[in-house]
Amino acid sequence: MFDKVLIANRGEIALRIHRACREMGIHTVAIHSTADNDAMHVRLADESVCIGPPRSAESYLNIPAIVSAAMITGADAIHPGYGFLSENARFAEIVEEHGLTFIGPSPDHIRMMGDKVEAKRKMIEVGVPVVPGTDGALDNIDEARAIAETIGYPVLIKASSGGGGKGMKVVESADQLEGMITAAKREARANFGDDAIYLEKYLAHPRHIELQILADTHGNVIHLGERDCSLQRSHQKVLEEAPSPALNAKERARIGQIGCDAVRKLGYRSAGTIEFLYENGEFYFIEMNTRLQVEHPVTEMISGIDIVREMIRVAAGTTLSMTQDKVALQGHAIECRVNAEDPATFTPSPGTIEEYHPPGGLGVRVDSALYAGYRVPPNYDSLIAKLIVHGNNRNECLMRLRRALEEFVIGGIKTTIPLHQKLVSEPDFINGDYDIRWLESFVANNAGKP
Ligand code: MV4
Repeated sequence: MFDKVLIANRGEIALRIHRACREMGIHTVAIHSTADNDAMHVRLADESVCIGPPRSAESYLNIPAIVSAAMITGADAIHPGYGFLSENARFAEIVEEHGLTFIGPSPDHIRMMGDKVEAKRKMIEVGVPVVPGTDGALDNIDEARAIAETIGYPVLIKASSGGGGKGMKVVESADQLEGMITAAKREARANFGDDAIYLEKYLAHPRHIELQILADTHGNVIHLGERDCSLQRSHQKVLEEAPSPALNAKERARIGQIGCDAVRKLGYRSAGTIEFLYENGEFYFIEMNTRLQVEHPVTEMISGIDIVREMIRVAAGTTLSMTQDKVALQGHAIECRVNAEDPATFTPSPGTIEEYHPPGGLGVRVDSALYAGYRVPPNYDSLIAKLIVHGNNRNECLMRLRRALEEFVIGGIKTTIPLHQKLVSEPDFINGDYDIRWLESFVANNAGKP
């Protein structure tokens, strides 16, 4: 097992990784920018290294500085967390070239899933259902026309190097197709330096359901069920829950089996998430995330499994600590993402935390790097806390969540707590009756209302 791990991240996820390391008897190294001199992740770690100025490009994305920090402190391994360098295949490669261990999948698997056309092709190969569309990248307009006619309008143009909703265009009818392909290619080249695009049938009202996978280097693969992440706005997840209110045990077992078989065939290791759109009882693969995800705690709460610990074990060459038959998903969990933003306009609201009182009690977890007196810097993502609540069933979870949201005090800046308070009293949400479009209209109807 590792003696020392460098945590190449900041904020709540840096704390989350530190906690797993500490419980395993592993020393930790924090890295930080000058904007994070007083950050909690720096205070908690055994050692810290300042790696650059506030701008991410010069600090949390600065590969030479981060690898140097690992070498100087004698770290054995690097955990990238989410965002920043977590899905940068070149970073994973450089880490390994320096004799360090990257706590995550192989560079080849990161690269494979980063190329959305390649990812889809591989998933078809290993038996995963995908959204109907082009097989491979689109190379001429006649092919595009023929495929769009076959699958039927509307169709969606996606950039192969996009993902997470970047570079998507809905085409309503045949007369728009050529112009939109030309525009999509131009934008993809400008934004990603790669003009490869592909076409898919446009699903109008799906749910976003993702499967949590864990795999070791000894051929063991397990799944920890799904998360429903349909409540998003501008491709930012707002609230996630597990299990999905839309799935039954049979569908869960089926998609879990499909996902595990696929990942085993791909030879994938570490934690991974397979994203699906789910509509009319059918699953359609869209993307695979080769990292620890923000919303992993909802899965931890219903499975009792420490996903970060499993990632560290796998990276050290150990086996997963349980087999599929030992995985028992119990009860229900919901995560509310608390952002330093105006809850009506979503404009960032950095500044000093004057008061901080997180909720507690049975089944309540808060993952956050906040403390009273801390100044939220304006330079990074606005996620400042995750409130995760567990109950024996969805109704108990909801009652507990309402109570916890009432207790939560973050003073001095605006946060999205009031938005969550409204959301958890909304009949459609209470009934689990929502899809990926639902939150946008909820926000539009509630903007500015007290
Ligand atoms: C889609 C889709 C409808 N049809 N693909 C957005 C993020 C990226 N991961 C894929 N996305 C979508 N792909 C087809 N064929 C709708 C979306 C989408 C979406 C997906 C999940 C959660 C929220 C979303 C919001 C808008 C669009």
